Amino acid sequence: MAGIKTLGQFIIEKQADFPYAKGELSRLLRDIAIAAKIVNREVNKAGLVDILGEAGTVNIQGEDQKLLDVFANNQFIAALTCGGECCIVATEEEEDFVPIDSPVSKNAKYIVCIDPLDGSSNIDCNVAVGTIFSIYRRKSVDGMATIADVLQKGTEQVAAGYVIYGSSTMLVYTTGKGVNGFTLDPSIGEFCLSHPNMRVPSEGYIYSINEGNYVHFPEGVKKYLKYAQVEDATTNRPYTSRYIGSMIADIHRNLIKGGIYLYPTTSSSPNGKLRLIYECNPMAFIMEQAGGVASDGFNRILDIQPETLHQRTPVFIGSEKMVKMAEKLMREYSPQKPLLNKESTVAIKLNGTDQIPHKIITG
Ligand code: P6P
Repeated sequence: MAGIKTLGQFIIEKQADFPYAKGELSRLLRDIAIAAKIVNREVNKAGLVDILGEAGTVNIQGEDQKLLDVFANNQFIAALTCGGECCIVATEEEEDFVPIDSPVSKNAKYIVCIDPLDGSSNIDCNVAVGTIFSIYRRKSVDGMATIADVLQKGTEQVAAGYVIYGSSTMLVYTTGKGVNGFTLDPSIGEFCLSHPNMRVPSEGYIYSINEGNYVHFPEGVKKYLKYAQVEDATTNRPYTSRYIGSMIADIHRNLIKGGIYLYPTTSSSPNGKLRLIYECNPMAFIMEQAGGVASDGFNRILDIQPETLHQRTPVFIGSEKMVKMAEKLMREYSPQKPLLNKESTVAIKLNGTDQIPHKIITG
C-alpha cells in the first residue's frame, strides 16, 4: 500500500529536527512503542486469558491493582531497562521512582514518567484504556539520578505521548514540534502514521466531566456547566456531555472533535484526582502542541512546579475557547490565590442576555 510510514521511519525522519540528537530519544520512543504493542496484545484478549480482575494488591494510590496494571507496569519497565536510554522510571504503580540500575542505563540521558494503564477500572467492561508517558532530560550530571530529576516542570518535557487501546490502538506523541498519531496495523505489527499534525479545534461543543460530583464542584465549575447547558443557537449551546471515565479516551475524542475535559476538585479529591507528573503534564504538552490549553482552572499545568511524585492537580484541558471560558468563571466565582497578572474587566455574555461584568486576568 502506497504511503505507509511507520513510527520507526517517522522517528528517524524527524530526528533530523534535533541536530544534536544521537538517536537516544529515537531509541527511547521505539522502546515505549514495543512495550505498548505487548500491552495491546494482552488488553485485546483480556477477556480470554486469566488476566482480568484484581491483582489482589494495592498501589501507592490505595487503588486495587488490576492484573493488567501490574502487567503493563512490568512491560514498560522491562522495555526501558532493556533499551538503556532511561535512568529513572516514575510510574503510578510504584511508591517511589524506579532507578534503572543496569550497566548501560547508569549514564542514560532520559527520565520517563508513566501511567502504564490509565482507566484500568474500565478493562473488565471493555472500555478504552491507555498508557500515558512523559520524557525529561536528566538534569543531574553524575552519580545516580535523583528525585530532583523527576520533579521537573512540565515545560521541561522533551517528549510526551499516549497509547489508546480502543476500537483501534493508536500512539499519539509530540517532541515539541506538533502532534502526530499512529494507528497500529496488527497485520504487520507496526504503528503507521494515520493522523499527521493533529490540531484541536479552538472551539468545541463537547464537555467531559463526572457530573455525579456536582454538589462538591467549585462554584465556577457549576457556573460553567450551566453555561454549557443553556439554549443559545448562536453559540451552538447546549453542548453535548460525553464522559467515558477513561481520561485518555475522553481527551483523545476531544482532541479530534473539539471539547473540554474537566476534573476539578471534589470532596473526595480536594486537590483533584489526576496526577500531575504522569497524567496531566504529558496530556497538557500534547494538547498545547495541538493548539489547545491545559490549566488547573487558574494556572497553566505545564508551569506548575511538582513537589511530590504522585501529587494531584485539578485539570481543565481541551479547546482554547472552552478552557478560557471555564477559567473566567473560575476566577469570577471561585477565586484562588491572587494572580500576578494585570486584571481587567470585561462584560461577557453568560446566557445570551445577561451582560455581567467579569474580572478576567490578562497579560
Ligand atoms: P471518576 C481513571 O481512573 C481516571 O484516572 C481517568 O482516566 C478518568 O477520567 C477518571 O479517573 C475517572 O474518575 O471519579 O469520574 O470515576
